Formats: sequence, C-alpha cells, structure tokens
Amino acid sequence: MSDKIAYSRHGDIAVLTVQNPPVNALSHAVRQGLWDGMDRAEADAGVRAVLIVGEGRAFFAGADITEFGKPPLDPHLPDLINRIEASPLLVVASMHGVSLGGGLEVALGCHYRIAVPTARVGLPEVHLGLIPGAGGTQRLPRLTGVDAALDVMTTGRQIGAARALDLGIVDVIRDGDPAENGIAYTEKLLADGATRRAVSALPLPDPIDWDGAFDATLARSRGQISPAWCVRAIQSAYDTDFARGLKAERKIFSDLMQTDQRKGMIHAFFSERAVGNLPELKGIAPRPMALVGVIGGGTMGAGIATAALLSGLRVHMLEMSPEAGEAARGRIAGNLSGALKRGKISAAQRDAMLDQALQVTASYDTLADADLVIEAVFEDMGVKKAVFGELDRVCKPGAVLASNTSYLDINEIAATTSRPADVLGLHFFSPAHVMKLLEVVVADKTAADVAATGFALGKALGKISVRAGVCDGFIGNRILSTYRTCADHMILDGASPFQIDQALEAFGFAMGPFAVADLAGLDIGWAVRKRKRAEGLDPRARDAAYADRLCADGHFGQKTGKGYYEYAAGPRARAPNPDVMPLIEAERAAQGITARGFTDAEIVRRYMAAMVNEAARVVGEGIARRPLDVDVTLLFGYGFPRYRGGPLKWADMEGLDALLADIRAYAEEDPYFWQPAPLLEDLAAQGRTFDDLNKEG
Ligand code: T1G
Repeated sequence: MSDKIAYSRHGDIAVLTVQNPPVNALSHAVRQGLWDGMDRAEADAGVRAVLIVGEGRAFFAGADITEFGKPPLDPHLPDLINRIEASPLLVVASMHGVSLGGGLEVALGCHYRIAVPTARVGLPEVHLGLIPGAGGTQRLPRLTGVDAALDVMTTGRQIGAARALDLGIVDVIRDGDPAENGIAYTEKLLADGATRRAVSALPLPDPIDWDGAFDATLARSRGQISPAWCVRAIQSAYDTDFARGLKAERKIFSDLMQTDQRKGMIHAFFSERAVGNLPELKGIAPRPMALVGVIGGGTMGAGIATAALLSGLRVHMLEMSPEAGEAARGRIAGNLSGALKRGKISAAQRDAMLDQALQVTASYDTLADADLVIEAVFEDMGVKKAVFGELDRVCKPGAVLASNTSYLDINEIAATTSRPADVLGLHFFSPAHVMKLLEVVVADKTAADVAATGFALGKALGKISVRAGVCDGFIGNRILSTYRTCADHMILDGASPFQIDQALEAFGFAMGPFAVADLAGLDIGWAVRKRKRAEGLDPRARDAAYADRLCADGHFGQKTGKGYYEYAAGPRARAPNPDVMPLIEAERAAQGITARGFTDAEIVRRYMAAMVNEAARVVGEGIARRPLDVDVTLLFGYGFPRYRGGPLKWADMEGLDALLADIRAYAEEDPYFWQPAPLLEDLAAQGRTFDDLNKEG
C-alpha cells in the first residue's frame, strides 16, 4: 500500500488516514493508496465500515494540480470515487480544514459525512479554468438542489460547516479530533444499523432554465468560460443516467483542460505562491515589526494604517496638525467600519483598534520606538527627503524606513539618510487595506534583513508581495505608463477612449484604462505628465495634451463627477463625457493628424504588445526577478484578467515570434516608441519562452 495512506483498525472500522502534506492533494500515490485501502478493508475479516480522514491541516485540497497537463494515471479520481461509493461496507468521511474540489467529491462519494465546526468545503475548479471533474456536478445537486450547487461551483467560493450542514452536504458537525469524531460517529451509525447511502442514487432536484443560467453565467464571467460550463455539466445529469452524466462531465472537464484559460489560471495559481520565494532571502530573519509608524493620513496612509491594525499591529499615525490627525482617524474609522460591515471584525475589535492599537500624533518624537515606519506623504521628492531627514533623526537604530512612493527614486531618498541600508520602498495599491498587491522595492543599499522585513510585513498584512528594483514606476506603474501611452497614441491616430475601454473590457480587464484613470483621479496622470515634461521629453516622443485641458477645467474623474466619463448617476453608471471627443479632434487637428479607424482586435493587440514589450524590458533589466513577478503584479494590481495568466504568460501562449513581428511592424510607424525589447528578441531568436525563465527561477 502507498505510504500516503495509513491503514488501521478500530473494532469493526478500518481507518484510512491520508498523509500527503502540506494539504493532502489527491496525487496518484494517494489515489492508489485509497483504492488499495478499500480493497484491504473489504478483505479484512470483521470490518463493517471504512472511515476516511486526513492528517495535518486538511481533509483533501483536491486533485494534485502539479499533475495537470501530464498523462493521467490510473486509478482516475472519478473511478476511485465510484469504487468507494459502491463498496459493500459503510464509508464515512471525517472532514476538517478544507475539503476542496476532488476532496469534496471524495466526501460526496462516501455514504455519510461528519465535519468539525471550522471545516470549509468548496468546488473551486473554476479558479483553475475547469469544472469539477470527479462527479461533483452529478452528486452535489442531488444533495443541495441545483441553485445552491451552481452557486458553489460557479463562484468557487468556500463555504463553512454550518452552511454545508444546512445544504445537506455534511450530516453532522462535531468539535474535536477528526479521527476520534469519525470513529465515534461511524460506531453510532453501525449501532443504529445505518444503511449505505449512495448520493448518486438520490433523486435529481427540480431542473432550471439551463440556457438562461448558461447565458447569465457567461455574461457575468467577463470572458471566462468554465463557470458557464458548470451549468451544462449539471444539465447533463437530466438528459441521461448517472454513469453517462459522469461521462458528459468528464468530457467537458477534459476539453477545458486543453484551453489557454486553464493554462493561464494554473500559471496564476502557482505564480502567486512562487513570487515570495526569493533565494537571496532564504534563512534571513526579518526585523521585529510590532509597532508601525505611518506618516500621512490621506487615502493611502489611512489605508496602510487600517491594513496594519486589521493584522493586529500597533500603529502610530503622524499628521502635520491635530486637525489633520482627526481627519486621518476618521478615514481609518471609516475603513474599519467597512470591515465590520463585511463581517471581517467585530465591533469590539474595531473599538479596540481605534482606542488602543492606534495612536494619532503630530510629533515625530512618538516614532522613536517604531520598528518600521512607512511614509505616505505627497508625491514630491523634496517633501519625501524632508520626511526621511526627520525619520533619520528620531527613529531608533535598526528601525526600517519605508516609502510608499509610486514612482520616485528610492536610492535618492535613502541617500538623504545616514542609514540607507535600512531604507526600502513599500508600494501599496489603493485602497491599501483591500488591494492584495505590495511591491517591495529593494534599493541598491537595502540590507537583506530589511528586504526580508518588507516581505514579512506583506505576509502579515495578507498581501502578495513582489520584489521590485528601483526605476521610474518600479514594475507595475512603469509598464502601465507604457501601455497607457500606447492607448494615447491610438487616440491621436483615430480611436476613442470609449472604444478602447470597451475592447479591453471585452478582453477581460475589469475596467478599461480611461475608466481606471477616472477612478484613480486624472490629476495623478496630469502631475506625471507635467513632471516628465519638466524633466524634458525626448523630441521623438509623441505627446498627447488633450487630457490636460480636461484637468485644467477641474475634471479629475469620479471624484469630481466628470472625467473621460460623466458620473451623474453614480460611479457604476458612467456615460461618455461629450466634451472629450472635441478636445481630441482639436488635438489631432493641431498635430495635423488624419484620424483612421481601429478594430477592437487591433486595439487589444497594440495595447498588449506595448505591455509585453515593456514587461520584457523590466525583466531584462532585473527590475522584476522573473516573468511571473510581472504577471502577478499585473494580476493583483492592474486588473489583468486572471484567466489569461498575466501579460507574459499570455505572450507565451500567443507566440513570441508573432508578437515581435507585430512590434517590428508598428516600429515602422513610430520607431521611437516601438523599440523591441532585447529580451523579447533573444527569446524569440532562441525559440524560448518567458516560462522557460520562470523555470530557471
Ligand atoms: N495540488 C497541489 N499542490 C497544492 C494544492 C493542490 N490541489 N493545493 C495547495 N497546494 C500546494 C501549494 O502550491 C503550496 O505549495 C502548498 O500546497 C500550500 O498551499 C477532479 C480537478 C488548500 C486553501 O483548487 O486553494 O480537484 O508553494 O500556500 O494559503 O474536480 O492552497 O508551499 O510549494 O496555498 O494555506 C481543486 C487549491 C483542485 C485548491 C491552502 N482544489 N489550493 O491555502 O496554503 S482541481 C483547489 C488552495 C480538482 C477535481 C478537480 C490552497 C489551500 P508551496 P498554500 P494556504
């Protein structure tokens, strides 16, 4: 028997304990072990029941995702689950931690299910571009009804034990050790003469309007297809018997396994877990970070303070005046009330955070004991240097000094202190207590344990931290600036901001670049354009000034009710601002440009080519350590559609040769903007991919 399954006897009960840390993935060895364990139990004299229980922190986290894309090995999971369900013995599952995907499907193949109160169950296959492929679409509706089953499958969200009990997924909830609970529950079932209860034999619940559900699911999935196919898989149960329903489910599953969406989403799954693994930080202990100082209580500062409070850290918030301090406290209180509303914290916890963990001050001296200080003041180098000068004066030796700048040179900021080794960038994304991404900007002199502290803080705050080198805009904003410039060029040449937004939203972005600009505030882009012009633009660079006029007229987007769009009916009901196109046409006339038409496909192709080309530069220069670092940055900070895996995964799937050929064609029109990145040329010439670089780590 495989070493992944331990076999033991407790009276009439054979216990199969799964031992495949860290999360009991249903690898080939685990499947074989379970099959052999069932055989052994059925041959073991006196055994009347089998208990399946997981060791460690989970029942099963599902199929082993590392086996995807490889030739599947017998026993296949659907066959194993059918074998368990068909056993002449009573089979019970005792669930704790998570039971996800194939893990829940194993439990559904058992005749009875007990769970601890903290257990969570789900079918998150859609998050991998798939559907449940081992009977989940055929068995779950028989327990929960179609609507609840569809909700579980199309959202992929985890549900708690209490809700699972309500839905009939689990039969009993009992606190304590899962193995002991399972044995006691199975003994009671045997004592009560409980019969084997195959879920597959249960009657089907009432059907639904399948086409309606399919179309509605597709419409809200922004181009991702697997959620809608959950509908068709459940529907197949109604067209035939259980065995053929399983076959239909498997067919849909196997077809989705071949899609780019599946490849993109699995790349995203492993990349977000790999991005924090940096060889140079292995074994480096972070510095303490119990007390965090935050300077500047505006939207960003208040968000950072909120994230720290929500993670149990103490915060000293520094503002320039008591009035500004009270305003900052108000913003933080508002953020915490939002967390209370979302059920993340209790009222008592909120009050304790505001009254005990948070201190608002107007004196730098209160930062003397801070372990780590994050500056989030106005985005101006002079202001930043003044702040770091003060921090250098008051902070204790060993304190970590961080800047939340989005663009500015961390090396230059660090050089204004006597302790540049203690300085790094911690670039949060707005709203900082919600957005998952954190760029940890490691400057030339940043000490390894200071970088390690940045990553440790990211983990404590529940962020996905990406290491970035120092350049204008680090990883994300540098790439953003390039694809935004490409969009501006398309506007000068004939496209409209509204067509561009629609084309990219159809491509899968949550919002197009101009709607995003309105959300962030057009004054940010205006300040950047002014700074770049002051620094001196290369005469070959095309400049688009039409948006400056919008800003000069006081239109900064959502916060002023008007920008590229008008928001009279609220942020979700935007309408094109009729003043925009005349400004653009005037700019074209001023630059002597004759507008031409753009197809949505061409808009997406150029936009993505610009993104990939700049991303290749960012990797080539070592600003991003690996291509997956760029993918994770764009996925978690810039609304890149997860089912495309990120811009460099997308590029690999599109083919680097073709993309390079397009860039070279665009360069004939604008050789200055479209200079192919050396890394992209090298990879294409060598027939290699960005993923090859990821594998080299
Ligand atoms: N297969 C292989 N490795 C897995 C895994 C899995 N299913 N789940 C986690 N890992 C690895 C992960 O890469 C990491 O490795 C380590 O375990 C800890 O994970 C037929 C086909 C379970 C909630 O989608 O959501 O079943 O980085 O860092 O934050 O219908 O992992 O340490 O080397 O994420 O505590 C369906 C995926 C599969 C669940 C734990 N199941 N996993 O979160 O730890 S498809 C899923 C998770 C399926 C069937 C279909 C989470 C977690 P490393 P972690 P965590």
